[in-house]
Amino acid sequence: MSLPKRYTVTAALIYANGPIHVGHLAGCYLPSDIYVRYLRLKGEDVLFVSGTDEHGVPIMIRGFMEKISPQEVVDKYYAIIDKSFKDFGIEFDIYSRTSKPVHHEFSSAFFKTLYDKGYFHEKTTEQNYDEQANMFLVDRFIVGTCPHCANPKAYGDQCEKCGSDLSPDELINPHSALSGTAPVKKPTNNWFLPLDELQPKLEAYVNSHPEWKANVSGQCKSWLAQGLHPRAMTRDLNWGVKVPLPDAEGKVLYVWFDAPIGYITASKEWFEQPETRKTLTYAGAPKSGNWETYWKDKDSKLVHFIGKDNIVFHCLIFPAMLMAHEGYVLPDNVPANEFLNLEGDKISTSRNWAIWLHEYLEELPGKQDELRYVLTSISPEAKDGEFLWSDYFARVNNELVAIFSNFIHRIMVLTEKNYGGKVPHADTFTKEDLIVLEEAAKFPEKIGACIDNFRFREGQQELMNLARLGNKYLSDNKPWELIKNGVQEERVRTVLYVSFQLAANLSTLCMPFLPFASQKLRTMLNIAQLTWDQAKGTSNIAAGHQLGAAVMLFPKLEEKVIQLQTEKLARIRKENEERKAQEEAAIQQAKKDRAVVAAADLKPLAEVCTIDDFAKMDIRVGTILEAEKMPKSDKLLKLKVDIGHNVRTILSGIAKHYSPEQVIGQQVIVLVNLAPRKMMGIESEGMILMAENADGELSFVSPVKEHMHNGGIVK
Ligand code: B3M
Ligand code: ZN
Repeated sequence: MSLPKRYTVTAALIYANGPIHVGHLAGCYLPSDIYVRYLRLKGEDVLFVSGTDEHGVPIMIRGFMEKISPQEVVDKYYAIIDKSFKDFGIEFDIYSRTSKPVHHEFSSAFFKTLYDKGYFHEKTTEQNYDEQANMFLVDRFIVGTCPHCANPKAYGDQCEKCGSDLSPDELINPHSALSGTAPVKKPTNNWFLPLDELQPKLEAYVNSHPEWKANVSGQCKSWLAQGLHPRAMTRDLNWGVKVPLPDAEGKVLYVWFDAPIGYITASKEWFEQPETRKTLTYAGAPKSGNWETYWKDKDSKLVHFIGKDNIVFHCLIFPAMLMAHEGYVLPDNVPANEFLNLEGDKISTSRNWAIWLHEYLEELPGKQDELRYVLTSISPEAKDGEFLWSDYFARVNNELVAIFSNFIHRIMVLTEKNYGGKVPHADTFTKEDLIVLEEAAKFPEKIGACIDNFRFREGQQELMNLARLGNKYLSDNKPWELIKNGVQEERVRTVLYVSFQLAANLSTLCMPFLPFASQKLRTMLNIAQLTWDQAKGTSNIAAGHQLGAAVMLFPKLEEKVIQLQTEKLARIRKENEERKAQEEAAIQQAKKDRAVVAAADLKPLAEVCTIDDFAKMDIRVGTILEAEKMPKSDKLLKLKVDIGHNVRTILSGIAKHYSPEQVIGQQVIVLVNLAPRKMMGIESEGMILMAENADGELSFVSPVKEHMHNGGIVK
């Protein structure tokens, strides 16, 4: 791409099913806000859109849990989320919602275009149906007992107790969470996007972006290597954008079909419904053209900020949709972040293990920039990051307070006291002064290069290096001592003058990262926002300029504030542990109960077979030599088994019961003359015999005497 004429920047449309926490902020909102602020300071034409994703199962589940309608769920959380962004200075041009009629219309027309072009394949599949509630059930709405850990409250997609991925068919005693009745299978039609057919174009597209972050292109390439499959773009649900086709009663668009189109709808709204626009607190270049200019002109650069769990949707599925539709630019970059952990554990909404933005502000009012600063310092750009309150405390006090704030405070106070709050005029610049000014002039470019390449952590470090340069310059020259001693007063004036030039530049260069401090500093300095390129200047504040009143840019944090936070987390951790122990006890009891039931519950014996039937089976002793997990399967292990005559490749459905390390070296009993069967592209040449109990637990059947030789007959 030649130099872009404009930027279309998006930040993920978060599900409106809960408030937002530090993980969300660090994941994509803070980086995108920094990026956009920087671009605007550079004078670039930017459209920055986001909003809430208000469809999909997560919204329905939340409504189900809170006993309110999906509409009530999204109304409640849209307001909370929108406010949190505003409070933390995340300044979108528009913060829209996918439940708006304009989005329903637009995404449904998009679907219709693909349909009319003949892109979709219609396919019938069997889905679980609740006959009492008269609706199809998503896996999450089916509950039952986990076959692995006996948790009686496992969901049809996952057991939250033991973490196993499940399918509803694996649950013991599955029943609908809505009516309590057992689900039945019912055929239904849906429309599939043939991602497999689009694979060559998608491959070429991904390969044309070698500049993408390693974590992003890595994930894309792994999906492509495994081969893309057709994916259903409609669902049997009653919450979402209605499928605009006859005979599609009770069906809505797949949430991942309509959600990314939400970026386009939001852009369209900004242009066509000016009342939806947010008022920015800072100046930016005017926008050009109309919404189509930002989405269809080849000189528009489309950048999606997201978290790592959304990579496939933004790098493969959405581009596939855009390619199929034609006329749109494709995402130019998708700088996805990894995840942020909190005090050693994964952030979890259900366990309340998070720092919620609205709670943070109640407990640490006015400290938005402190949080922004720390989150950018630990931004999970290449690997998962870790938020620790002790680290927050150290970074705020040792960096923001001791370096940045201290530098500003010293020059403000000295000038207030000795020069009536007016910037003193410089005398002769020494070589050292000139070097400092020259060094300082390099920072807009240094910081900019980092931001251009989505290295926000490093960019912020560079910003602090400019503050460090100022602080060191002061410490080397000690103007407060010179003035006390009454000698070299002209030196004091020059040092202050030079320092104020750095301060002026800092006030703009810090704006993308620390917008509140930037405003505070500009009020103190009594200057307007500079442009990014002006912020290298050596005379941005003139001698004689009247400064505002000196206040602390960043007040020192008291230890007890942090102590309160760590105590709060310790309380939550304790509550979680207690709950876990109670659940564990209940599960143990349930296991015991099941064991008793199991005896009475034995499967009936099979019908009689003859010795000839049995003799057909060639069963041998073998030893597992190698074992590995099958990619994309949570059930299968791929084994190499020595059966004496040769070494066989056998796919065995034991991955949930044994790890590869556990089975290597294990002697097993193998049915060796079973007709070979291809699974997931690999031919399985035999079957390992296993014993199963009533809970579905599997165990190897193996010779009791050790060292039976491989190939020994079992009879
Ligand atoms: N709503 C997932 C999430 O909230 C999804 C993102 C959509 S972006 C178009 O993490
Ligand atoms: Zn489980």
